[in-house]
Amino acid sequence: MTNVISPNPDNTPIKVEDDRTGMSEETLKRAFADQLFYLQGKDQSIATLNDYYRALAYVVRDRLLHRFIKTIRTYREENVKVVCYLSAEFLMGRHLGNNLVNLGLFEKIQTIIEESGLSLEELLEQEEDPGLGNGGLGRLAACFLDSLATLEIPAIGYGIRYEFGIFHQIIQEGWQVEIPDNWLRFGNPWEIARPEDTVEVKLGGHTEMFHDSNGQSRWCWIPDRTVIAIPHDTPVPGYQTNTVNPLRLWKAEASEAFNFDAFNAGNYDRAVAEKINSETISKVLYPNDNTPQGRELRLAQQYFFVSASLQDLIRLHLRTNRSLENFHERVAIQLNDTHPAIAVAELMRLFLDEHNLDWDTAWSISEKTLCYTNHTLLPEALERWSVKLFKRLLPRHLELIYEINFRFLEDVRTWFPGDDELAGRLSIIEEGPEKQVRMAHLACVGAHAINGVAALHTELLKSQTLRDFARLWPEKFFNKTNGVTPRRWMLLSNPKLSELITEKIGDGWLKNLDQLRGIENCLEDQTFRKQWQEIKRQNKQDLATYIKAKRGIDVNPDSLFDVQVKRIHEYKRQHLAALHIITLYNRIKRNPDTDIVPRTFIFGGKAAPGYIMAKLIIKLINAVGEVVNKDPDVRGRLKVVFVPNFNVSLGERIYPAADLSEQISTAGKEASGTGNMKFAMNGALTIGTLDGANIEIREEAGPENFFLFGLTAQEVQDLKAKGYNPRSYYENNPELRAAIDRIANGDFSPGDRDRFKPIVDNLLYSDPFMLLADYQAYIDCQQEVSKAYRDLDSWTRMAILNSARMGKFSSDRTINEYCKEIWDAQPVKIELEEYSQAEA
Ligand code: T68
Repeated sequence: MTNVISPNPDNTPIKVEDDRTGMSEETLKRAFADQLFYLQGKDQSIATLNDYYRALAYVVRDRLLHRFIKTIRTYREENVKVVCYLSAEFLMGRHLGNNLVNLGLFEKIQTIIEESGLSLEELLEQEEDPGLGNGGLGRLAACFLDSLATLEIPAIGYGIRYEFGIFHQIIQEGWQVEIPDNWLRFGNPWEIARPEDTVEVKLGGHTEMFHDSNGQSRWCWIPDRTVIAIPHDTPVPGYQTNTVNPLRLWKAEASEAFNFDAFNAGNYDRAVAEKINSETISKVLYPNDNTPQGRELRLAQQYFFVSASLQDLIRLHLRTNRSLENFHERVAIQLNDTHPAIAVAELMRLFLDEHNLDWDTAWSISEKTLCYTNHTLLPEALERWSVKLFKRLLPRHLELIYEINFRFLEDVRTWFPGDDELAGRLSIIEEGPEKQVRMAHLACVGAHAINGVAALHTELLKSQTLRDFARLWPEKFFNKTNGVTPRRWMLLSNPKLSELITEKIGDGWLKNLDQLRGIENCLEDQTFRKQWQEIKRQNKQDLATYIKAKRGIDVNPDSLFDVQVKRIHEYKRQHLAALHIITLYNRIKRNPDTDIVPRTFIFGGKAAPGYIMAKLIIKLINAVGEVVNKDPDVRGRLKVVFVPNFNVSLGERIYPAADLSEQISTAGKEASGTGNMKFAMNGALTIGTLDGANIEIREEAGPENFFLFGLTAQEVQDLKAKGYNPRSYYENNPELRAAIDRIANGDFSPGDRDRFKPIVDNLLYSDPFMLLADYQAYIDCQQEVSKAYRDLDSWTRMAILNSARMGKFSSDRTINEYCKEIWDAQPVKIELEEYSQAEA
């Protein structure tokens, strides 16, 4: 075909910067205008902000795609080992800003956009924040994908493409109200549907015995329902690398749009109902964190994405390998908590029933492939499914689980003869009035590596929650302290601080966060400290502007910003912070001239819709704010703000603006925490208990740069064993009593004195999370915080040291450890040939 644009009679390759790959300013400008015109069907005279956002998103997506395609091709051609991260949740946050950062295009695009009279910030705000997760666990998965691509590790994330993500939270009269999150309404420029890679997932039915061609009797599964899983891929680029890994999310559809038999028989509604039923599977994310809901649909979701992903992996493997015998040498599968733990049974089913491996071979490959991360010690958070439900939904898997359990317990009995209690404790099946499948036990038996997410958490797993397994297989247990990506959580969200740091130590820290230590050399530089302080002050001012716009509350950017943002949960003790506020308020009421450091208390976080106590805690915080913010005696020295709808993008505004990070969970309850890391990196000081990763943050920052209070995990247990009596704390501590009484007397609930009675009674008569035992230590420690804040220069020194010493908490470090110690995965370079129009 003749090339009419550029006649080329010699057929020599010509290099023209392609509009879809070129990175020069000229090309980017042209591409932007082109996308606006041809994709959005608009020109500048009628384009909306959203049109501009979409045009820009496609410009960026084009630049990801050829890297993406080359990445996948390289993996296949080199037959590399791939890490597969199976997670029911990926809390990715907005893509555009992050992709610009990782492609190194942020500044260039900013200039182009501003030259067109637009603001990049405004365009970035147009993107829906994809909320396909609840909190820490889902966000960890997203940080891991960023680090995997940055470290050039072949990897794929597998999950569910929920049509509705985590609900949108609004606050009405102080109460949380949930609004459905219809995030796909206007389409999603970041995903690419791959209908050609569709797989079928079966459900229900029964099993039957049959004789195979060798005369052997085998069980087979006769399912009664088929759902189609359609993959949607989102490219995940590394920072300053050519690697772009896939995040593959599955959408559920009916196997045929209509059941034609029913349709032809005039049963139109049944035909449609079946379609709706199948699509329900990927309809909505369950909004519970740390409390599983034993609903059939949830198990169906788990099985749906696990089965689709494993089938996909086996298909990909067999494209480049002759058999499944080396599957574990090409694939490492990480189970993000027990949500995908059904993989243990499904991989066995696929190996045995679909690929005809024998049991021992199948088991050995499966075990070498699978790894399991635990994220919680709360016993009520460990997933259990009733055997009855399992049998109805996954009868073949239940049989396999019984077989796995039988073989496992036989081993246990040979290793520990006569110890029936041990066998009962270890069993995958929990006996009792209703038999249950313990998913954590299934994961422990089926995986070759089990890890906790912070040092203390792993120790407690080994000594308590999974003690018997740790005795059996000490070599299976690992600690992998969590981390977060500095690209999103510093460079993108705190550009001013990042620029200052880069000015001092160069930009190597973004790929090797240990280099942050270099800024310690600037500690004695007064100008540097002033610049640091000024940036914090600007970030606080920006947040203050946002708060004014959203909640109509004036906050003083020179006050201490005291921040607690995370899911609302009793173990995280947002109500302990509320008791502190009420205590300060009482002091002011007793003596309006009391000398007090001005503070703004900022809260954010969602409560699971069915978690009544958590919702009441939100109401309490807002009610305290109503009283405190308006009381003239307070003279604006205390402000309480609940910022609605805390999510990834709100986190990006809040972490950089915090002075004080509240990490006050009951010791032994928070597995790790990751918000604690984001705060500290951005120069907030932590007030915290010896829980989760706080311990390691304090170790790194130095105890003199951390506000520690409260019982240790051991002390919590000892006190509980001895008999904990919260009332005695109330009776013996006048300030505590005054604070609780103010709630109980209805001071924060005019017209409904008993509104907060459930909180008061819970604290006085049971207090499972020991707020009252830690109250005085917390108040005293907060006093130290206030004292320290009076000397802003010395506070700034501590802030700088915190930031400088957070290198350990880069998710790059975490991922490197997984690669070396658990996955045996190596980086693979992606070489990018220059694209030219002639080749294309
Ligand atoms: C969190 N867990 C831990 N769970 O609470 C936190 N659970 O300490 C840790 O830092 C983080 O995981 C990462 O390791 C969760 O976020 C959930 O969100 C969840 C969701 C569904 C069901 C159970």
